[in-house]
Amino acid sequence: MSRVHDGRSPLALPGLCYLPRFLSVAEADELIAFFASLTPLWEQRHSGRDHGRGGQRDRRITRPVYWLGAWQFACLGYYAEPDHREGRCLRAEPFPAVMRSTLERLRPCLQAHGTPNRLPLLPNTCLINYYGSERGAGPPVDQARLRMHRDGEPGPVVMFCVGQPGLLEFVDPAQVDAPELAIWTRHRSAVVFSGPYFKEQLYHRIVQVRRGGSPALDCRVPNFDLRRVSVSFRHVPESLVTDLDGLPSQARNTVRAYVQELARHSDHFARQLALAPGPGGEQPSPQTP
Ligand SMILES: O=C(O)CCC(=O)C(=O)O
Repeated sequence: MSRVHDGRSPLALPGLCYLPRFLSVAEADELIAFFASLTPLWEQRHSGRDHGRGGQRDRRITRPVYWLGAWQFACLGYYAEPDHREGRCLRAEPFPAVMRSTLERLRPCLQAHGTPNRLPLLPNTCLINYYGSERGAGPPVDQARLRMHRDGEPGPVVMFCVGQPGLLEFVDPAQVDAPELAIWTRHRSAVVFSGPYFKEQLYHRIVQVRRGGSPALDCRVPNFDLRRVSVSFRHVPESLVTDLDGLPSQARNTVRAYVQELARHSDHFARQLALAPGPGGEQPSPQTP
């Protein structure tokens, strides 16, 4: 491995900056409370039927997640089929104020990274990743990792994290055992990266999350000991974000059980469900004013 940055000091490379202590203590505390208030889902990924990748069928993603802005369902394959993004992206809850203000403070950094034409500077969706260990009958199973991937949305990638340090690696897919760069992303840090090298040529992954008790993190996933949460912000064109009643019926039925689960804890998703046709296409009953 060429470089492992310990995450204590800033790092500025062409196309990447790492900002330790970017979130204030108050912002981090507010985010920790917000993350604890959500009920993340452990989604199944896209079955891959359209691509004949039967091996991926019914495989669970590595960690529980929650989306804001737009829910880009793994099971609908938003990124598996980059040429067909319509009808796969469900309108989700807005960012809380603390996220909007932290993103605002990144404006100058995002300006320096440059944004593709006609794209707003600040992203409009985000993926919240919950990293920890699962408790079951046997010894706890450490699920705190994220497989190698690239984020397909246009524009810079912005990430914040809270909790225990996570080892973020940037790898060339032809040399996965020799990361080009590794950073211990620490509590309250932010990372921004963009451009042909970090965003397009290299993939990134989380290979390890340290253990430790402070700060204490909590979440509503049963039998799960949480130790790190990261948020990665993205741009999705508004024209691709649809309400549940606007999804094609097959996609709507694929995600229905997830939306029902979300609706148990979220007024937003309860409304989406109430306004959408039922599994057999039956129209929703008229709403009382
Ligand atoms: O947890 C992290 O720091 C990385 C998250 C990430 O790569 C993603 O959400 O796409």
